Amino acid sequence: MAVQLRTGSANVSSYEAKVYVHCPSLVQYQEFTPTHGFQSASTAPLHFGLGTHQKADSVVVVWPNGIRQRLLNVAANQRVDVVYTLHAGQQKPALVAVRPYFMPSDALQATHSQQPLNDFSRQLLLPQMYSYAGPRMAKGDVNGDGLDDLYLGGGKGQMGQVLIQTKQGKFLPKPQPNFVPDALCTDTDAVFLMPMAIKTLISK
Ligand SMILES: [Ca+2]
Repeated sequence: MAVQLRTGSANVSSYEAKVYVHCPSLVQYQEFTPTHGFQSASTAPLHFGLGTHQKADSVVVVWPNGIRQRLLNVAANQRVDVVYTLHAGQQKPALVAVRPYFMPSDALQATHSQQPLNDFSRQLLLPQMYSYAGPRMAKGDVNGDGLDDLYLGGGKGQMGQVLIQTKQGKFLPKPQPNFVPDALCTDTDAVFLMPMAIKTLISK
């Protein structure tokens, strides 16, 4: 079965339309997309192999704007033209709120600063500017309370910062005098290692 999508409207594209072909023993799905990888694209019309089935129970097209059309009892071995149709009173489906993976948080009150630099004015043939490799972050339990604490690398002119996690999930800065001499350097990597060494370098 071949399914040809037609919109007849400049406001609705057939690109990204989804087509479901339902048979008793299988459901097939294709999305009509302008690209399928490098130098590749969807064929038009979309082809579905129905095997021994003489018909599809239904062909469902979900247009990019969410409008859904369904054709019932569609015979195999033919090209089916599906024309975008918006029936009177038909509404676009409301967007469903999705819980995002990340949410704004005020748990960490820290900013990164970097003095403006142009590495190319020093060496024109550099493949990239290495002065902007930061900021880097590392986590580790500095004070042994079972809660991860953070190290935030500083840019040029900014010392690295240690932030201690509280039981309430906040991260409070803990001044580190040992980091002052390195403030002029950009921290381009960070890792916590060897607890004994940390004990001597980091003030808890
Ligand atoms: Ca801790």
